[in-house]
Amino acid sequence: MTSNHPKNSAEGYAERVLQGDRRALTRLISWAENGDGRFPGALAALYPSLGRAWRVGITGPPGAGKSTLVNELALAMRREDLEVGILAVDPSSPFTGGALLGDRIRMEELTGDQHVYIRSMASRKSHGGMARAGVDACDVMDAFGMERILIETVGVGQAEYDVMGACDTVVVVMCPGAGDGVQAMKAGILEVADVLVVNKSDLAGAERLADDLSEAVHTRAIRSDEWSGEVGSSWTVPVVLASAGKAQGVDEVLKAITSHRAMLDSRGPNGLEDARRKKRVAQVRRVIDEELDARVWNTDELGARVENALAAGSTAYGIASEVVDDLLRGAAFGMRSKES
Ligand SMILES: Nc1nc2c(ncn2[C@@H]2O[C@H](COP(=O)(O)OP(=O)(O)OP(=O)(O)O)[C@@H](O)[C@H]2O)c(=O)[nH]1
Ligand SMILES: [Mg+2]
Repeated sequence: MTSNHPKNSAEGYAERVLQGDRRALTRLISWAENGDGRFPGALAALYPSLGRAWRVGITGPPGAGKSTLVNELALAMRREDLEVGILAVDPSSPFTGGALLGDRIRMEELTGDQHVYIRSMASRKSHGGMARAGVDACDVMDAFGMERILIETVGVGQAEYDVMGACDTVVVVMCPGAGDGVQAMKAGILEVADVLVVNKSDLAGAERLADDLSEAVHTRAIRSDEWSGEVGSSWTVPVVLASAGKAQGVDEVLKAITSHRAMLDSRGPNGLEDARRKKRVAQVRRVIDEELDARVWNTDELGARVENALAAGSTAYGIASEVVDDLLRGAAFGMRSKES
């Protein structure tokens, strides 16, 4: 296939991604990660090819066994001959030391597989950029042809929750011991779960935790039915016992993910498409926030105005609302439009 675009242009890289060039895939994800100005052009060229991948978020407290489960899920998906992308967002375990994907031997089984692409992404210096970059990375993998994308985050901060919010199915992994389910519920982790996995079922306390979670899920399902007025229509989050470390219960986790997908598909245009549109809106909002932030503060003029207003005795709220009003009226504060 001959290209109409220079090889190293944004469009050229996009074309190569669509042709299955893994180096181009890696490059574009780096652009997304670094907020490179060439990324939007590349993504625009990829946009028509998005939507095939099923995005599965895996989150939960540190050490619950997320990476081990991601590992096993990826192997199970490979047995179904699916192309699998893996994104570890801000992994607490470094690449070196072999702990990124749990067990080293199993990890090597994946890294040697041409149908698996593994990428880890560090949180960026600029706040809030991680969720945007994580979704961008998934978009690139989707366009590349990944049929399943597994995204691991440690379920703690807003950015991690935002990444999960962009997934089609969210799996929350917990395990017996430190913190347990009560803590998880307090942390609001249940709210993002489509599937709950109690991992380390080989350890004491796993079944009790699963029972507790089932009970909590049941209570919540009834409540949301009452609120929405659609009794019986909501998804009841399944609680699955597994031992990823012993490769047990992984098929059940996969089945729960598949059921969740089938449920969304069965809702027709109001299901998957609707859900994805809402997620896309959230991504646009993140991009707007990031761009506003960069463009508003990329000048000394506004900073000087704030300092002067403070010196004159204005409050933070007063200054902020004046500045926002002025911005919305079109004041530029020395900012330049992106094109100039
Ligand atoms: N007993 C038992 N241990 C497990 C199981 N699954 C994983 N582990 C162990 O739990 C530890 C943490 O596993 P990881 O997969 O790295 O957990 P993680 O949630 O990805 O951890 P972070 O990314 O660091 O938050 C490792 O020592 C695993 O070997 C299991 O089913 N049973
Ligand atoms: Mg991990």
